[in-house]
Amino acid sequence: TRTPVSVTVTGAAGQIGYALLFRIASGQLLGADVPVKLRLLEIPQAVKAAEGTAMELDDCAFPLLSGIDIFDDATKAFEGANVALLVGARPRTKGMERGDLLEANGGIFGPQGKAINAGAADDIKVLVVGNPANTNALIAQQSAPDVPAERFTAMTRLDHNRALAQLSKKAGVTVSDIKKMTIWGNHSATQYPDIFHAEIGGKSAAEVVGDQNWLENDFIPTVAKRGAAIIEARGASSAASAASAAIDHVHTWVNGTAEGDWTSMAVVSDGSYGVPEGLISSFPVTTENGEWKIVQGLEIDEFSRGRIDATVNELAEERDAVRKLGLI
Ligand code: NAX
Repeated sequence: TRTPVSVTVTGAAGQIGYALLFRIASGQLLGADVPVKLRLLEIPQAVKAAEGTAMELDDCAFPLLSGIDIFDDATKAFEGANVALLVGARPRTKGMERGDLLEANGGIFGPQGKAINAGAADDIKVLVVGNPANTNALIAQQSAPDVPAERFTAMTRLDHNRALAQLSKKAGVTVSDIKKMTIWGNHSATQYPDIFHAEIGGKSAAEVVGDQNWLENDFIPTVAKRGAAIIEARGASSAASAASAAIDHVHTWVNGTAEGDWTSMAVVSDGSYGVPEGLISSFPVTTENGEWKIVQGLEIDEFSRGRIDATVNELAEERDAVRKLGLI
């Protein structure tokens, strides 16, 4: 039998955690033949709730789940971790300025990056879900100098999936008919969902749709503001869809993208498409053998250029702000 893969999940008692853990334990994160060990990290006040979730995980009798450990100490939680899902974060509360938010999250993602540096397994793969996800990932990555930078990623797969859903409705096709969707930049309202390189049945999606007005005034804002629309409708933020996207992100990273398709991941920029080196920005990527590569050589027209620059500028500002705060 295979050695179990250790998966650390932070914010395990939160609402995304509740939607995520059962899917990991059932084999959907890594594969139906891969046993997993869960290592849950919570703040002390939420450890009891995490224990409750662990009781329910026990009660599912998942054949692939070979153990659950719960921690309120990051160093212990990341010990031996092969995969780390950083979900827990400090949300923005009333009256909080952006600087306060970045600083509070620096206090979480700096120490977690150090803990990953100190004790995670050599093959560690990190996905940051907690917002502001790209910059939290940058802080964790910068706090882990011994871990290759490419192991730190942030989640834009939910935005990617939202874009697939909106485009499929507009074009009257199924999501599986659509290939090569791209989310560029920051997981924020400035993100750019790009359908100029997407394909429907092998044809350009932008041409199939042929509606620039819909693209600019409906599609892009609907995808970018979907999180707020969910809160408005549900009275709570996206949880199951966020968990599903986290599963997709890691599954694709580990198992590879399909021939003729790619995905969206926020990864450390190598300068591709004019995105400053070192920023953790969303790109079209292919994956193979557990490694990602930014898709090269795409033509970027003037419209896309402006959108990419705007979202990347926001990331650069966030980076400068956390630098000023001494967090990186
Ligand atoms: P919840 O508030 O339900 O849960 C967060 C959990 O994290 C809580 O149980 C809290 O105790 C825990 N936590 C806080 N600080 C911690 C620390 N230092 N170590 C370990 N655990 C800690 O939030 P939830 O709805 O689960 O969302 C979690 C994060 O995902 C938020 O930051 C949210 O903004 C972000 N999202 C990111 C998305 C993305 O696409 N990248 C989409 C969904 C979601 O909005």
